[in-house]
Amino acid sequence: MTYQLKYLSLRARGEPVRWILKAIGVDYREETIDIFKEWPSRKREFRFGKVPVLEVDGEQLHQTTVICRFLGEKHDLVSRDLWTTTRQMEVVEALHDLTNNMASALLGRVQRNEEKQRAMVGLAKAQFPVVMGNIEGRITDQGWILSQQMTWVDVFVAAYLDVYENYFPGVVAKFPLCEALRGRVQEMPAIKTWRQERPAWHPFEDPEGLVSPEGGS
Ligand SMILES: N[C@@H](CCC(=O)N[C@@H](CS)C(=O)NCC(=O)O)C(=O)O
Repeated sequence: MTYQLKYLSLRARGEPVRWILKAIGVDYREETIDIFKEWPSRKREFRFGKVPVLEVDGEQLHQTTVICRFLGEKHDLVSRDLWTTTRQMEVVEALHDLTNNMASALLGRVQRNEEKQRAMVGLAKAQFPVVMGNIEGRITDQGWILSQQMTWVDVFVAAYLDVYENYFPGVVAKFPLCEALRGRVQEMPAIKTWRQERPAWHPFEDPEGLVSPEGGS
């Protein structure tokens, strides 16, 4: 099977897919598309007009969580118990929901709409610890989410925590099991190398200068 990831020049929804591809150790290519300069003219190439897209043997697969779950299932980085995977998906979707608020906040910054930016950061900031508490409560004594072994869900969560701790500094550290899980995933050689080599934040998503819901930045 050949894999090509197509995503914007952002971390955002790209990071969980990249981290899972690296954790399973398959060869893949990635094409990044600049959100400002290239995306408007390229949007029509994608069946749903959205990315990330994983091309699997040349066929487009959309939706971040669908892509991640497919990779986990295909490459045996998954629980084989239906109820376990279902409860894992609950936290995956809850964490992923925050990306919608953050995307609106970042768009608000580009539009110089401070009210929108503040409101959306506020929603994500209020919900983030709620989601974290639920993940923390599902980490087993082996350190993985509802599992004795690492699954793609752990990698997905770790990738988002790596992004979100920059938007909400100090929150991840309040959940020690989540913090430890993130640390273990981050230390996997391929992911460690990627974190050292990946591009700096694109200005669109740079946490620096994002307003705080309480006022100021
Ligand atoms: N539910 C989809 C949402 C995809 C999505 O909204 N992607 C954004 C980038 S993170 C996008 O393609 N934006 C460009 C546009 O809507 O034109 C997923 O999780 O993959």
